[in-house]
Amino acid sequence: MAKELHYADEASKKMFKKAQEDNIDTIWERYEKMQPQCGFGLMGICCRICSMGPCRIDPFGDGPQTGVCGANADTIAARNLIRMIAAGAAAHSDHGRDIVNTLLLIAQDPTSDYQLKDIDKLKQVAAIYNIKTGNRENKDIALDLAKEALKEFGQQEGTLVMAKQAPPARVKLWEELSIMPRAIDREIVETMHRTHMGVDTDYKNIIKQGLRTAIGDGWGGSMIATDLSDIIFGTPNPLRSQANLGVLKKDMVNIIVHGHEPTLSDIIAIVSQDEKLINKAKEKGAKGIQIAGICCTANEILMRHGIPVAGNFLQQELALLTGAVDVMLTDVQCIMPGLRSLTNCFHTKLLTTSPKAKIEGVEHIEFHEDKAVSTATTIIETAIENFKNRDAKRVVIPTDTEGLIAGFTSESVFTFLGGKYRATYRPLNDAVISGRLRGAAGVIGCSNPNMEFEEAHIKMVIELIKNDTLVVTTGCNAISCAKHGLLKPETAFKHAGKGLQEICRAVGIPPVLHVGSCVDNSRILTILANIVAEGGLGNDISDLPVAGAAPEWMSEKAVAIGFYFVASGVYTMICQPLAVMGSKNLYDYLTDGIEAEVGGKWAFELNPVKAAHMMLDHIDKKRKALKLKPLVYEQAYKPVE
Ligand code: NFS
Ligand code: SF4
Repeated sequence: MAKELHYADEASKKMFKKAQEDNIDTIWERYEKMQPQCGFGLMGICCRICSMGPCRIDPFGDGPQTGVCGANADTIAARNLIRMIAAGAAAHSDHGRDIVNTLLLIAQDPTSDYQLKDIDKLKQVAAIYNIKTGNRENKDIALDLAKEALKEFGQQEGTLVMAKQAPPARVKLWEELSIMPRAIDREIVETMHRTHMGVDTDYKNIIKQGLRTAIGDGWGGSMIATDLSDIIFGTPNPLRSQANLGVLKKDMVNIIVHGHEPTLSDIIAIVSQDEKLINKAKEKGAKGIQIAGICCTANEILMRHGIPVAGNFLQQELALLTGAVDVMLTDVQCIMPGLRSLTNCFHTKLLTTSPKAKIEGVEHIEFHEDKAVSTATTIIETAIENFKNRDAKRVVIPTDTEGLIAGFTSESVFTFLGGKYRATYRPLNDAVISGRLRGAAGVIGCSNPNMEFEEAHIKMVIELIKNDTLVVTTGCNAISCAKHGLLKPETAFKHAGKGLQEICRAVGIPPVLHVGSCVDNSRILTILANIVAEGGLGNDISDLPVAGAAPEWMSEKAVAIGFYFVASGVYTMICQPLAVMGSKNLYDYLTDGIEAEVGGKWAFELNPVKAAHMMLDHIDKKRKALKLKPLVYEQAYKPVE
């Protein structure tokens, strides 16, 4: 049996213990049974791209140093890595495409269940594409915008329009390096082509295509997903809510939405408030309907509706173990097939909804945007109907929840920092210039059973804010921060350094800002571009005293994100290394050489506090290069050995 969870939130510890008592396997046991994992895979030096293989390179130099075709460790590791970028970029961007198609639906179908919720943002984004707004009908603008945005995926000429939102110096650099993406899908296709047997062999050239694919994700597919979601579902504003398994209710019909795309979860959030459905739930003996989210779709409806978060990636099974979930519905991404066996132990109905993501043996209620409300109603009715099958004796809901503030965006930080009447990033830039703020860091990403659950997330974030670094967070890190109280200004202020405290109190923001889902990492890119545009901190993102991290990463999406931050000029830290350790050349290039080309680079460090200090060192290096004043409260900083 697996170990205990030492560092996770209390609810997770309790449910994990319960799983062990009931002899139910979860991800942690499956991970343990998988040990020892294949060293060749971990080091990135196994290749099964063609059927002359599989081939593996001997990392100790005694055995084969090339595959059957002659490919060496550098080629093999680089190819494997950029295939991960392609998959991650595809996941974000295909989500983005679905959002564009929803916008198209709104523009073309007057009876659509979706509406345009943020007209200002519609006009702002239309302006990026040179679409005339003036007195035109909103739906006409939306139609043009949807068509232009769709072109970004498949156009055969030109380069991504959205990517020109990056600072001009960055765009120029990308053009000079020939890594300005031409079209989102095209870069993914070319990555697949170049990594086919016997095509691109030069590891640096392979990585170059990886960078271009990743930029197409961050400054393309993901940014389109974020901006168009704001137009359709509303741009978030800071709001209060709750996180952790305690948000599930004993006397309510509990529905968990799990996955990523707001098209489904947003409509569920709205339809669940329908009086008729609530009355139906009451007729069945429940007090009402409780919606809660898992993974990034949780972040989407948290930010826009204040719907509480049940948990993050590693809690999806723990949520079912409460025995109180009547329906868990999934769309796409980060959904563990292991959920299926858990539903055999409880009354919970697992429902898949996307034609792209079925689980064999699991009921499928297909969701299509043009029948959104009716499908959502069916799903909610299914949950109401299933409430009676709940076995009260087996229900164990941990009471733990934590308060939080979420819903910051590049626009709302902007308004907050500038005060009500003067929307500007000036106070933020000035705080950095004057040395009250050391800099800023984005801490994001998954959790992974290969690390102590949440330890790295929490220790890293605390260490950064302690050292006067403002933290922005997304994805599962944001949910970890929430559960550990770090999105509650009162708690976060206790950990924050003096300078950070002064700035946050002056402008009325907490020290850790929840800016959304993983797709919303594009909001961090926009914030960085805005800081550059505000002036006084250099000409490019690579000049800024900032760093990024995904301490407990696991998914291919995280690899794509890391690469688009590196390509944007950001020092990017992860704890467990990328699968490149079997290629010294590739490792050296990604953690060092690449910086001379794009200004950003990768760093790997297992100790999260040490990792935070490496990020702080980088921030200080940038402060020095900008000749900024010394920090006002220098004593906060304690370097690790
Ligand atoms: Ni991001 Fe969101 Fe979580 Fe990781 Fe998965 S839910 S898109 S990939 S696990 S942070
Ligand atoms: Fe082996 Fe080369 Fe085929 Fe990869 S591409 S499996 S290294 S022969």
